[in-house]
Formats: sequence, structure tokens, C-alpha cells
Amino acid sequence: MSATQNKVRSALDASQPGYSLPGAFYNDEDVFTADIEAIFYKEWLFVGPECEIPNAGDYVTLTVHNAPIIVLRDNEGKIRAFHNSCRHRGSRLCDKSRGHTGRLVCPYHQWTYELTGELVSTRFMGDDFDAEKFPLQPVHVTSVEGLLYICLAETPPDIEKFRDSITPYIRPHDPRRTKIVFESVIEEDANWKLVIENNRECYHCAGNHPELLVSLVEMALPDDARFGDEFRIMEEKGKQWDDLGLPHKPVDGGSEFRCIRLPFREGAVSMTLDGKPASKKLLGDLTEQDLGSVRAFRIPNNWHHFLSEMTIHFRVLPLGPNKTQVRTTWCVHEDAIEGWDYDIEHLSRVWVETNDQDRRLAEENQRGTRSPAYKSGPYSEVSEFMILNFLDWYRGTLEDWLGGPTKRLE
Ligand code: 3BY
Ligand code: FES
Ligand code: FE
Repeated sequence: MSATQNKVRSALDASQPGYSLPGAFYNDEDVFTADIEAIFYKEWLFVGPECEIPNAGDYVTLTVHNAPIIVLRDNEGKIRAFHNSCRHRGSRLCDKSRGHTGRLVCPYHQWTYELTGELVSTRFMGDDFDAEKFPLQPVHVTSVEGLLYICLAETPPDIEKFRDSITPYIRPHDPRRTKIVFESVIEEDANWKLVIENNRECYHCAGNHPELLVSLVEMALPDDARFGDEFRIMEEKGKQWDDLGLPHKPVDGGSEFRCIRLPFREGAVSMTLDGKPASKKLLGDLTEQDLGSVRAFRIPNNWHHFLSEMTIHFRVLPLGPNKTQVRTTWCVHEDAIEGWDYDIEHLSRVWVETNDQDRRLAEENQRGTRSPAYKSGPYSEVSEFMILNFLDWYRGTLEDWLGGPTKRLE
């Protein structure tokens, strides 16, 4: 076993189900390396909404730890993804976060690739040079009903259950016919798992998110008996959504994903400061304003809200053991007009504030786990069950990466 694997093994052995992870999981370079290899280089990762690259030649880039990736739409309209690294001497081809191009031209010595990845032009490489041997290296990519996912593994895990399960919930919102109208990219001084853990519970909402709580109900499940009034709203809205043919009950995504439609608080129809619609134009063919939001998340790096008139997508990328990038994109109907149908400040404010509050919480969490006095503490089974679920998945994934759980002597 390598030193990294030994470190991860002993950290796993020191971890206790039901309790927050030992500090090494949030701070250690070796554990971070394991997270990259076992998770970020293996799982399907959310890139962004497909509407970001509507036309042939449109591209977006992202970097998964050390792997720069380009995702584009080719001339046939097909979405493709490649390692953003030239086959000559490896230079990054594209340094912009998004753009439009007819071909990919390497800035170093101008090797040129078609949008299919085919190498089509080089200079001074001699008569024997066979360009066919040097196409861009492809990366698996798929659009799940307008949400782009990539996978860097040779053989990707199955994503079809996720696709089949969430499609009926999000298709009515027609994400492909939206456009991004606002984006925020923030860096948090916290481990990526603390960012995800923070998102998996609303235990912290009452004490931290005044703007979000104008609209968001704190319950995570429709039958959560702790929430009397919210429970009544859920029953009423559930009947209306049944009549509209909109699925709302929680999907069984195991520890892989979650999908549910939940109502907003009484008086709010959107995630805005005044609870009023973020855009006048409803998505897809929707006719009702108050559809609450479809909340979906998928391990390891994304969560989403689909409202009647807006979608919001969150992407998490690890930058280091103590550094994480969170990118949020806000989308409205592709035909909506700024100043008439929507106002950027009104539409984005709640989640800009909420993200900043969550950033501070994750950073304080990080600072505390770095202390020599930090000890794992118990999660609430009622309020933090989604974290328990996430960490069961996380530990299992690292165990598999190590070749199975430690065999203990009885
Ligand atoms: O709304 C969200 O995305 C989640 C749900 C609970 C906590 N967090 C704000
Ligand atoms: Fe790309 Fe030389 S590294 S052309
Ligand atoms: Fe939060």
C-alpha cells in the first residue's frame, strides 16, 4: 500500500458512522489526493446547464483538480468533451471559461483540431507524420435533460437511473429553452465535503439564512412531522401538482441523488427577497406560477432548484484540501427580456446572500476542524440525515478505492 493509501486507511478506521469525520478528511493532502482519484476522476460531475452552449462552436471549460476540460457543441450539434491539452506537447488549448470557435487552435505551435477532436493541421512535422494518431482525448459527456455532466473515468458509472428518475420532474421546466442570465463563482476556504455537508441540511437555515427563509421551507421530506404549517402547505400543493401532472414525491435515489418538489412558504412564489416571481415569463409550457421548487442533487458536486420561472444550478469543484470553488448559474426562459421580464438584482439576491452565508459557515467549520482539539461530533438524525447518507456513500467509495473495508480480527 502507498503512503497515501495508508493514511486514508487509518483515517477511515478512526472515523465513526453517525459522527463528523476526523480532521484529516478536511485537512490532509493525502486524503485530498484520494478524494480526487476515487471520486472526482471517477464520478459524473456537473459542468453547467446545456443552454450555456446553444450553438455549434460554443464551448465552456472547467478544471477538475489537475485536469483541464473543454465541453463544446460540434457542427452537427453534438455535445463533446475533451481533455483541454494539446497532443503536441500538452499545452492547454483554451484558457477562457467560455467562448465560440470554429476550430481549436493551440496557442503554442498552432496545431489545429476540428470540433470533433480530429487533428487537421500541423506545420513541419515531416512526411511520415500521421495526424490521425493524435486526436484530442475524449471525455465522457452527457446531457441529462439539459444538465451537462462529464466523467473522466475510462468506464463511467451508470447515470441512467438518475436520468430516468429526474426527467419527469424537470422536463416541464424545459431547461434546454433557458438562458444563463447571471453567474457567480466564489472560492471558499473550506474542504469540498464541508461545502456539500452544509448543503445537505437546513439545521443551520433558521440561524443564518433570513433571505432564503422568505421562500424556503426547512423540511426536507413531505411527511416531516416537525413542521406543522409547512406540512399543511405540502398537502395542499401536492394535490394541485397532482392535478397538473407534476410529480413531487421524493425519488429513491439512494445515496447517489435526491429529487423532490417542495412548496414555498405561504405568500412566496419564488426565491426572491419579496417572494415575488424572478421573471414574468414562465418556463417551458408551464401555466402556474407557484410550483415551489424541484430540489435535485447528485453526488459529488451539484445541486439545483427548478422553479416555474427560473432555474438555479450549483457546481462544486475542489481546488485543494482547504479550497473549493462554487459556481452558481441563474437561468430564465430564453425569450425573457431583461428590464421587462426580470431584473438581475431581484432574481439573484437571495442566493448571492445565501451562498455568502454558507461560505462563511463552511470556512468557520474548516477553521474548527483544523484545531488540535477538534473531535468528531454527532449529527442529528432528524435534521442531518442527508449528511449521514452522503458520508456513508463517501466512506464506501474510499473503502472501494482501497480495495475493500479493513478486515478486523474478531
Ligand atoms: O435549498 C437548498 O439548496 C438546501 C436545502 C437545505 C439547505 N440548503 C439551503
Ligand atoms: Fe500545442 Fe505545440 S503544444 S502545438
Ligand atoms: Fe445554507
